[in-house]
Amino acid sequence: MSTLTAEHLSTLAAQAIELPSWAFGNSGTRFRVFSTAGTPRDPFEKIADAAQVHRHTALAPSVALHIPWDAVDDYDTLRRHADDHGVRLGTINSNTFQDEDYKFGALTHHDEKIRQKAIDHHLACIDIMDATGSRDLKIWLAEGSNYPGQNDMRSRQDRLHDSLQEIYTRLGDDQRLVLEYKFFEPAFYHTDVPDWGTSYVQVAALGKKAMVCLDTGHHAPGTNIEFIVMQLLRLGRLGSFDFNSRFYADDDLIVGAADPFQLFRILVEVIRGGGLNSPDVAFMLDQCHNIEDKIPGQIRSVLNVQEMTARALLLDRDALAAAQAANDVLAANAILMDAFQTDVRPLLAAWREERGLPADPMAAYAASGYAERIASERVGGMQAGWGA
Ligand code: PSV
Ligand code: MN
Repeated sequence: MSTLTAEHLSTLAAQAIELPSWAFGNSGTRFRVFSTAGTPRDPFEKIADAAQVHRHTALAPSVALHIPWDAVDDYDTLRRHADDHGVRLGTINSNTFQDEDYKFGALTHHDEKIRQKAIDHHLACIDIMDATGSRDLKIWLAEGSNYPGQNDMRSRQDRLHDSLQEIYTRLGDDQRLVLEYKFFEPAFYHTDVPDWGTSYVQVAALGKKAMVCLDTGHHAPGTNIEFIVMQLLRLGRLGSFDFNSRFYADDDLIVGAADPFQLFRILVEVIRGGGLNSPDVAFMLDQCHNIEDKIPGQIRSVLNVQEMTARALLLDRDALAAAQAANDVLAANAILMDAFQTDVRPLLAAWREERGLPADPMAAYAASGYAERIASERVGGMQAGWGA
């Protein structure tokens, strides 16, 4: 199979990738945060920028919010603003990593007052979800310890369960909780949710509305991430992806930039496990554009996901199954590599044009004048940044 069939194209037409509001703000490292002309000053401007990505690609119909970074007085107005721009509000991300009280933990804290404060923050996030119509509450915890002996890991795990249980109980019938894991950072010795197994154990103890979030940057080098994708889909607990790519640690680079083959292998398993376009699995980006322009950075990202999805769809699964059954190692590998090495870009460009989209969304955005317009209009005020 070397060409996209009508069925493949309708699968691709249904693909939806959620954008992170924070990708449009300034971000950086602990050394420097560089600013860019035209950077949004508030969540309204972030949503307007996200809508540009959707406008040129038809791939990104929703925007995830991070609370309190994107807190507003009136979520109805924000919701209408998103509607007016042709996108909708998506996942609500909680944030318990920037408050002095959480220095030694939040949902795992041994001080009941602080633990309750962190629980209450999540309950407030669910109130926001009610107002925005969001389905998912995404929880990532910056909790752990830096030195052996610093903490009792076991009781922290028990308190984490109790806290998550309280949050879970407050979810509406159509709402979900997704628990993200990360093997290190900011804690260096132990992390309270370091891996998919811990996330799985915690969410399985809550119930069907709790799922695992897999951030592709949150694994040790060399981890076979597609195996984890396969396993979570098999267990019915893959709730969402945070797509990005990494060379060293949690680099938050453009998805598919560091290792396109890994992205392909992940998408092969997504399709194999029935996760593509499944309502159970939210496909999100979690990226920060430190030095590159943000809107084109997001356009490049969603196109990378689309291209790798197309290549994964081209995999001749019947031929692969036959080669596997015959223990023909080299043939099986060659069949997989054939799909990966197919250049789908001309096909996708022609298909975009047929649908009234620009053949080259990057060029269309550059020619649109939007970047120049926001640079001249957004003068004054405080540019949004990671953490504001
Ligand atoms: C943590 O590294 C993380 O991946 C979580 O998803 C946070 O919400 C996000 O990054 C913040 O940038
Ligand atoms: Mn993430």
